[in-house]
Amino acid sequence: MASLPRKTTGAQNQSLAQWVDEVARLTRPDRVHWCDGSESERERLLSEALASKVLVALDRNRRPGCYLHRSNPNDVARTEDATFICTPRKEGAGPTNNWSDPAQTYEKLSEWSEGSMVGRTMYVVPYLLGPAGSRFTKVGVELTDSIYVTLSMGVMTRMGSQALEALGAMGDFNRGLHCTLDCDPGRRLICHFPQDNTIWSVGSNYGGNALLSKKCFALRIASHMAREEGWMAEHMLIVGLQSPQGETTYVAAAFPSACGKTNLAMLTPPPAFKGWRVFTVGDDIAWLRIGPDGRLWAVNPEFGYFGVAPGTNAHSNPNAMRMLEHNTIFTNVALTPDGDVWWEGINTDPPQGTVDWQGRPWRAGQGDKAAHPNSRFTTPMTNNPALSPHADDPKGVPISAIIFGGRRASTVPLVIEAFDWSHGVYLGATMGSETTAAATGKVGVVRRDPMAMLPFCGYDMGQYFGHWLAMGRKIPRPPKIFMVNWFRKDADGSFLWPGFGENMRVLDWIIRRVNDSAKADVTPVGLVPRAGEVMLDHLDITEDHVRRATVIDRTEWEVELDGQQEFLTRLGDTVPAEVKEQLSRVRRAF
Ligand code: SAT
Ligand code: MN
Repeated sequence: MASLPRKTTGAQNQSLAQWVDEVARLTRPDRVHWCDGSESERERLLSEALASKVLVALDRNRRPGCYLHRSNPNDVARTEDATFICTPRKEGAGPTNNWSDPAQTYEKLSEWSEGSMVGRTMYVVPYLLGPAGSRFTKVGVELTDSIYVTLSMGVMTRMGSQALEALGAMGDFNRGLHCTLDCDPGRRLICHFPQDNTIWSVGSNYGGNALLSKKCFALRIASHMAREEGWMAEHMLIVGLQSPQGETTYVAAAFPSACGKTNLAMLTPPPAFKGWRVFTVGDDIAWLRIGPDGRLWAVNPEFGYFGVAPGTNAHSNPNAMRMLEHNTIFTNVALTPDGDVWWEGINTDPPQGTVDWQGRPWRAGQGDKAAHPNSRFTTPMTNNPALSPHADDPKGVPISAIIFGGRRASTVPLVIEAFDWSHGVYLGATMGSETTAAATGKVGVVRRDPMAMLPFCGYDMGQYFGHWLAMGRKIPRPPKIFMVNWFRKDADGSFLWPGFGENMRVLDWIIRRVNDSAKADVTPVGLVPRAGEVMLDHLDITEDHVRRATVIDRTEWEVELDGQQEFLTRLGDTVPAEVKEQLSRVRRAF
């Protein structure tokens, strides 16, 4: 194709224009569309997606502005075994990432992608990660042949002309190339080239594999940039907790999947917390930098939420239920005959005639799930009734506490406060979560997932811990670090803690610790709430439950510390001595 249609806005940046031409010469799309992010453009893309049956429109009265997308059944989740960090040397990726040689990988991807957009449109999707005009903010451009990906990027990021304006003539940007190919798992690769600020993903249209702004750029590439530039890119939600006196405390929290991260990001305080309000700044990713006042400040780089639908209901997450009433793209949920969506755990009865996530007739009680367990919603953050007024603030918000969490039936208390930053880094480095039956068939196996970053750190894990420690030495007024476990069980297998909105009670203790107004007891593993310090008003839970949920059992901890040690050994020589020393200190303290 000799000359390609192009809007002048894009051409202002020569290296962008050149790269778009280069990719178009390789992939040979029929058309190149530069996205401006306007409402009229979105309307046009939606009509096209409806016409080509990429989307199904939901009932206009029940779910105005909502659509259903059904993915290829082989393409419903991230594929970690197809995800690669392509640094010049293998050690750059560390022992926990797949690595492949950059030159060979570029060559293979070029071969696979050659002519792959013939008969299709290539969308040029410029976007910002972070609020416009913020020192946190970075520009990315994704080239994709998927209209579903283009529409989703328009929800998940600040997409369009504003990103090209921020880029200007000279600016640098993340290059993300996404080719659907034939969506064959045998030709699926998600490759990161941190040294080139480049991502190349082929063969999948699933969120984390194909919305390159998300895990690929905002975590894997950004974590690499953050280490070089002295900031942090973390897999954390950000919430503001406003007291009845109007004072807001911001916390950032990292959890592995299946621990209720989205619910915590959008928590509704229980009636006992009259006058309290909880505001969401971000639900998944935080970029953190030291502010002029010496505190750690955070922004949510994204603009939308890509959350799991099943289990979302009026009890677990009332704010999400309201947020999903309009202007949302659902993927792989069930469709009711009246044009509404349904999923397991929505807490309503599925109407007769509901079809499953693959569009097949479905009947309750026959074993198959109606919605895919990893079915998702894609919705702009502005839909969230609990959105923080600072969610788009270029300054970000000051973080007073960092919380790590996991799902543990025993051993780990409801909440622990770290003695200091270094101890907190050790807590994050050794955190783990137990597998649920749904995931593996084997219940109760602890999977270590440091800072919930194991699949998302773009470089060596041991060096990542080193970066955390280095940041701790640089932050004049660092946040306090905590670890929580909502999932501890009694001897009879019942949960000791009610969870969901009641987690506010633990957050309240955390806020009071930050303000030096709550008491704690010292244990070998950290500080735990003193008896009577977790507020239990209006709850049929006794002090004794809290005691059992926070007890430190020496026999359990011997097993735990062996597990931690084995894990750190597996990560290799780059694990800082300081982290290992924290573990030895806990051993000695018992
Ligand atoms: O698409 S995401 O990577 O954000 C969600 C997930 O699969 O973890
Ligand atoms: Mn996530």
